Amino acid sequence: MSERNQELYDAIIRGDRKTVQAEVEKAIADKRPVVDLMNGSMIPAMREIGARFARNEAYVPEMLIAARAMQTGLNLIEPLLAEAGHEPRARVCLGTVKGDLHDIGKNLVGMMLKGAGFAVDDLGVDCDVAKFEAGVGRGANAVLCSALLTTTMPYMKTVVEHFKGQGVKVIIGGAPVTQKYAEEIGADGYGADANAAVSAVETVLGLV
Ligand code: B1M
Repeated sequence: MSERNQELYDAIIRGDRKTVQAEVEKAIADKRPVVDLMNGSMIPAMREIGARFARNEAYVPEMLIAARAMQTGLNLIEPLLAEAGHEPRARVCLGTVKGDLHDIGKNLVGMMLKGAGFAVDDLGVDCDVAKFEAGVGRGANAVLCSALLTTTMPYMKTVVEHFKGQGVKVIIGGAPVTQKYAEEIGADGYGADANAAVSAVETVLGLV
């Protein structure tokens, strides 16, 4: 279990980007494992702000400033996870599905994939089939879809159906998504978190 950095955790919740930057920089300088920082403090802070939102103790602006503070920390961590100068193992494209603007989980998945040696074509948020198709056109071997809303999750079925029979693998994930749902809609793979997304890509593309 990763240890919690309370300063960092609290700073994300109150959207204090300066403190987030200082705490992450300090942890990096002290050579603390950045994955522990994410799993022990940063992701739990986002989970807590979500729980407060669900209890009507926080509102959209609070979620937004927390998300910005989280992204400030992730931007500092990303270069440490990315592997430089090697031939990519495969190319994937990654986006949050149509109607959905949540991108922190997607960004984390992208960071982990880059760290594991994959070339990642980040398509951003609110991606329709045409955007995923464009990613495949640029050489992606797999399409990765993220969704955080129960209302946008069904669009993953549209993406899966679009790529059926084209030899393109579709992998899905995001907080409301489950293995059972992935099977139901015929997705090729599912990841419960960013590390599991990497394993799913490796399995689906036959790299393990
Ligand atoms: Co929104 N939001 N939000 N939000 N938001 C949730 C998702 C919610 C659960 C909050 C709640 O009610 N408790 C709720 C959804 C309810 C539901 O659908 N059942 C919700 C809602 C309702 C909304 C709005 C509708 C609110 C409104 O306007 N009334 C609105 C919708 C906007 C839209 O998308 N159209 C909205 C808006 C926003 C903000 C813009 C303010 C902001 C997003 C900012 C941003 O992303 N740039 C925001 C935030 C921050 C959240 C919460 C608090 C945090 C999300 C997050 O970043 N988590 C969230 C509550 C929560 O998650 N507990 C909430 C941290 C991140 C690391 O985790 O994204 O789950 P996650 O990613 C994980 C895994 O899911 C997985 O790996 C990641 C790392 O472990 N994963 C994959 C993700 N993608 C994957 C893909 C894979 C594999 C794994 O393979 C391809």
